[in-house]
Amino acid sequence: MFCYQCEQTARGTGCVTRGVCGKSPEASDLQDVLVHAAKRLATRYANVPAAERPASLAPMLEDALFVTVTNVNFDTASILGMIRDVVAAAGAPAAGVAAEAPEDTLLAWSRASMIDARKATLGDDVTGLQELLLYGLKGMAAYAHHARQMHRADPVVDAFMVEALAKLDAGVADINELLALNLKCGEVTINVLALLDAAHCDTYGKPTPTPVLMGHVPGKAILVSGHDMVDLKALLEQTEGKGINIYTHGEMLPAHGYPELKKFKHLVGHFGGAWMLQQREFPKFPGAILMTTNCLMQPFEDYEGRLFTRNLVAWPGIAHIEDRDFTPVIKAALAAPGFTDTVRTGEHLVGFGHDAVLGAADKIIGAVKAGEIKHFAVIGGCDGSEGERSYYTDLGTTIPKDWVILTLGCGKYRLLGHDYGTVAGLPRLLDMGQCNDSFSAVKVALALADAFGCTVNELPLSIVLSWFEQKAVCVLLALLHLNVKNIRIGPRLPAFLTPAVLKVLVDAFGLKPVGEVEVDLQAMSNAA
Ligand code: FSO
Ligand code: SF4
Repeated sequence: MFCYQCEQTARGTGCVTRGVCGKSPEASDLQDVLVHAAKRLATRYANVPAAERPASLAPMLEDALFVTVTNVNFDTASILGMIRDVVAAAGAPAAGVAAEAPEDTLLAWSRASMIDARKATLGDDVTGLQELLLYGLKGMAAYAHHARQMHRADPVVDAFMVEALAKLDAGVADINELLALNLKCGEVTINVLALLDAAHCDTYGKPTPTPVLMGHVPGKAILVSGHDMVDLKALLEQTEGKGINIYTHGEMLPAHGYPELKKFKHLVGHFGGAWMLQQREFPKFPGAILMTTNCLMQPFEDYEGRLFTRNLVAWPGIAHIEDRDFTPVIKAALAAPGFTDTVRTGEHLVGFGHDAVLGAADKIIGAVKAGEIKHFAVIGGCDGSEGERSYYTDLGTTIPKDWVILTLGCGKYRLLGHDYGTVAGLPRLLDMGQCNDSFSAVKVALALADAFGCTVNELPLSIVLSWFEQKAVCVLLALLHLNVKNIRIGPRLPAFLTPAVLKVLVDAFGLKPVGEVEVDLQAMSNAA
């Protein structure tokens, strides 16, 4: 195996014996085969007019890529099943291998496309840029998958997925072409983010500011993690009146802001912190646990019997829910003890999507003009277990009182637990939602630039991203496509970006790694 697609990659260079995420070498190799099969499938249809492509093509490519995102699927049987489906769809001429071929044959079939093989023939720069594009596509696939759960699709997104995968399959090696494809990936990411935003708002109503109980109350309980609101809504419907309380976990926290979800009285609160604390927190949750999407970690014995996966998430031996029939989850929750006491560790305000923030636009613009608000800092992305991520906590708590902080993604957990107070009558910390809601940050930045008659780069606005996996990669590409300059990224730079490629991004966009909090803050103030 060789995998360097996420931030926690071993020694900052690549996982080679077993994934830091827990991915086995076999699962890793099979995921590489699946990506290769997806590229071959895209090639089969690259020259077929979009209207003549099968309807199953786009969802199949999306799922194949989303399965290989960090912390989604660790189950070799399920990955192998998907490989066979994708190879069969590619058909004999494009695939060059039989769908029912033995696993070893499939592994040998894809060997030349593996990262190691390409590093040896094309060099690290080209391979890194190819992987940057692939990881951007993986992130885009995840967002497109979520939108498709709400019956939304965008032909521009579907077409780009085929075009870009076919380019990768053809071994595109020209640096300029690869850079252009990466920026195009960023452009199409805006489409998919807008699609997902509209799907969420149309289906569940526009998020509104809502306080969420951080803690628990007595009663049977189900914990819902991941990012999928469709699963959550179905579970809320199926548990209504059954005496079971539903809690959000990790990236499901923003669910409480949606009118069509918060109307369920048994959606009572939020339990726990970001994804990487699950092995410590899940044993203490006295009910059933549902993982709708990433980020899943290796389950421990003391909760694996009451853990369930959904959608593309899978771990060998862990029960998987098909077709949103949550009967087994409900049974497990009723069989578990549930909470017997009340604990309130605090309250967190969610629901500051673009509508809520821009609803206060007059107030915000007035406060900026009056000098009450000096700066906006977007601090968000993913969380992770590295100690260096305390940078984001220190940054949030050091930021001057006349700055507004916009946050999103599970990176927000680094900012919670501190009273940020208010500025100009607004909360200083505005939670815009999941990483899936990055569109809100883009929309607010563009609206502010419009209101002040300037570009986003001329706004008193700084963006500090915490990245972990591939969804963050496509959001970064989207910001670069919008020509947003001087983005800070941490806690470490991606292993797949070579010094030469990084120099191109630094020269063109001023992309920089996070540094010392005080120094970075000073630089942000000076740039304002
Ligand atoms: Fe976090 Fe995981 Fe949402 Fe990611 S839960 S790390 S960018 O999957 O998707 O923010
Ligand atoms: Fe390593 Fe990340 Fe790949 Fe897992 S996803 S094998 S942790 S680089």
